[in-house]
Amino acid sequence: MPGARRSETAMAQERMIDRRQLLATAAAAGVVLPNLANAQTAAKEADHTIRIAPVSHEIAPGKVVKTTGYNGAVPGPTLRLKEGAPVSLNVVNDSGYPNLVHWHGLFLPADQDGATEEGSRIIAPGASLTYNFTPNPTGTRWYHSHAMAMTDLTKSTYSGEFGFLIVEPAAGDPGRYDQEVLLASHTWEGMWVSIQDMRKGPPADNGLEVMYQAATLGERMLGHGDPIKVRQGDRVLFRLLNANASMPISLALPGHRFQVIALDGNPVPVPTSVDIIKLDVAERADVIVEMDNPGVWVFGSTRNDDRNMGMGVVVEYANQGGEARWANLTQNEWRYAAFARKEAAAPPDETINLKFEKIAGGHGGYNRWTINGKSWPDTNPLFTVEKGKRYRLVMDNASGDTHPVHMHRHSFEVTKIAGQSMSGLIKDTVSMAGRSQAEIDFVANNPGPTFFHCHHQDHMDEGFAGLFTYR
Ligand SMILES: [Cu+2]
Repeated sequence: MPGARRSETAMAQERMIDRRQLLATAAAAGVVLPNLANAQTAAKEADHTIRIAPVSHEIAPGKVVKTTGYNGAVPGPTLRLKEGAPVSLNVVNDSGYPNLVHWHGLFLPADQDGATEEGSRIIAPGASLTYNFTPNPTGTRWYHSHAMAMTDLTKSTYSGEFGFLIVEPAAGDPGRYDQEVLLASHTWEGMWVSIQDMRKGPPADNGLEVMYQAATLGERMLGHGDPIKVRQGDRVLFRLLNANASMPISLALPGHRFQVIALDGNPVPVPTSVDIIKLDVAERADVIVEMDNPGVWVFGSTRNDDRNMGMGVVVEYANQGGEARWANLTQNEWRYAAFARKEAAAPPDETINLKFEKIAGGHGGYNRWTINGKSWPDTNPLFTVEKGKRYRLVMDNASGDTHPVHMHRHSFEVTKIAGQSMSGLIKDTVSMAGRSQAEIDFVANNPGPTFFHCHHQDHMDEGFAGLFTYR
């Protein structure tokens, strides 16, 4: 990777605690700290150690978010794992609450996936656990807490507990780009508000929602981090992740276009250029940007409110200076179909209908969510599958809310959105607009209990989840 700028990867790797570092620290200190013996034992076996612990994350000068994170940084260290090469990751839970780590988008055994619902172990406060698995498939994945947060906006995906996990091809990455930049979005300082108090004339179907007061794209708020330095003519690969607990994002880099080459880490069948990227919670996009418009630019949210609360980062060309420029773009609709083949997918072996509904909490109350009329854990079993068969989930979002619907341990093909058939688009999270229908197909090829849920933290915690099993 050419360029003088140190990559985020290099910096992230420096932050990682590995075995050598632990031993060196112990030797340098000349003492054995009470918990170091344990850490050494675990580190001897593990390729990586992730310590979940409180962190004071300064997102702007003097603006410190007290949260929990991985290895003292937000985002946590970027894990670069090799496709097909077994890896062990020791997770030390000093977060102060029962916790575990989910490896999002990987095809893992149920007990290593990091969801208690599938039988993965919870890690008690002060305890540690080593995950062992073989990374697959290649692409932009991520890792995050899969604890319940319920009404506590300091826990799980509301916190700084997230990081990129890149599965690199066994054959090596062809990497036809000059620079790689990883950007995860997160929102901070959430508080519960009654929508009825925010708007005049109470909408009947709402309860409490989380509103945020600060946001980041990368490590710091817009204008308070290091700019991304580029040179004219560079091809930059941005790996973008929406690591928010509950908020979709919409991003633009005025004066430039994004060539979308992968969604949720999987190469798209029809790479297409767009002005605006929309990512629901947990979604990723790999995009190539040709740096052909010298200046200093804001790469940020297309929503003024989100950009004003910090969601953005400055892109600075070499030998350019001055204020970063923003320009409002007219929105071209973000459609999954733009990246998929137009032909309909082959018919499935079986079809399963799932209807998502809201039980409104009303003023001051928390909403509840149902799948086919039931809330977790009464949703179980959601359905059962037979290994090798291809299933189609016909999903009806009968609520006015948007839902990022996520399937663990498998990926799926998006085969119909809002009445339009398509094929070839492989994802692990699909965003369903309010009052819309979507169909996704998957092959039951990874036996074991499999968690299926909305990735909106509050929706999941309040019932929008189910488990399917292999018969
Ligand atoms: Cu949802």
